[in-house]
Amino acid sequence: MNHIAIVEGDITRADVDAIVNAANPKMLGGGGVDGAIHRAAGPKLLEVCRKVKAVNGVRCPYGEARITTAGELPSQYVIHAVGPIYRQANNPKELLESAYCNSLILAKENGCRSIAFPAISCGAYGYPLEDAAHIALSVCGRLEFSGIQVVFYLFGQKMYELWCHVLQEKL
Ligand code: AR6
Repeated sequence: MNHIAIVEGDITRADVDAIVNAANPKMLGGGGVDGAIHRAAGPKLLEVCRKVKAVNGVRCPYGEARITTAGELPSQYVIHAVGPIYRQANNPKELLESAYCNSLILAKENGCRSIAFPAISCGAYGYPLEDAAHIALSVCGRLEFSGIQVVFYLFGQKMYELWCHVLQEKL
């Protein structure tokens, strides 16, 4: 697990190859970390998101991920991952696992050596925080992803401490 780091702070500042956005299925921006990423990236990010193939307005179903260029962000790519809405999904755990897993697969396929994640589904989508930390750190800790440097950007001291605690438990 020594390829995983945890920091407290704003993910738009991350110096990595790919920044992961906690997006919604339409992939045209929103609140929370999605809003912050679109503000920092500027209108070019929305432009490339619009070009992603949509089926009935859905560009990225729950549990999946899509990759685009990153507008004005320092990273090369934004990976838009859509976690589950905790109270609406039948299988929130599987969907959260696959949102992380699909993001890491896309990063690998595109030659990324480093990736920054926010706490997907832990804001508006209401995932219980400790469960979400276990899932995120388990998926990123899989041997198949040990070649990618993973940095979690958490908002607030409480979230930061919780994720550090869960990571310690896994070591
Ligand atoms: N850097 C790092 N983490 C952040 C930042 C930031 N700049 N801003 C917020 N967070 P959320 P979700 C934290 O709600 O639950 C959007 O409207 C935040 O404190 O952004 O997956 C989308 O468009 C929380 O811990 O994402 C979707 O509609 C975590 O990021 C919906 O919200 C995720 O909170 C997705 O909901």
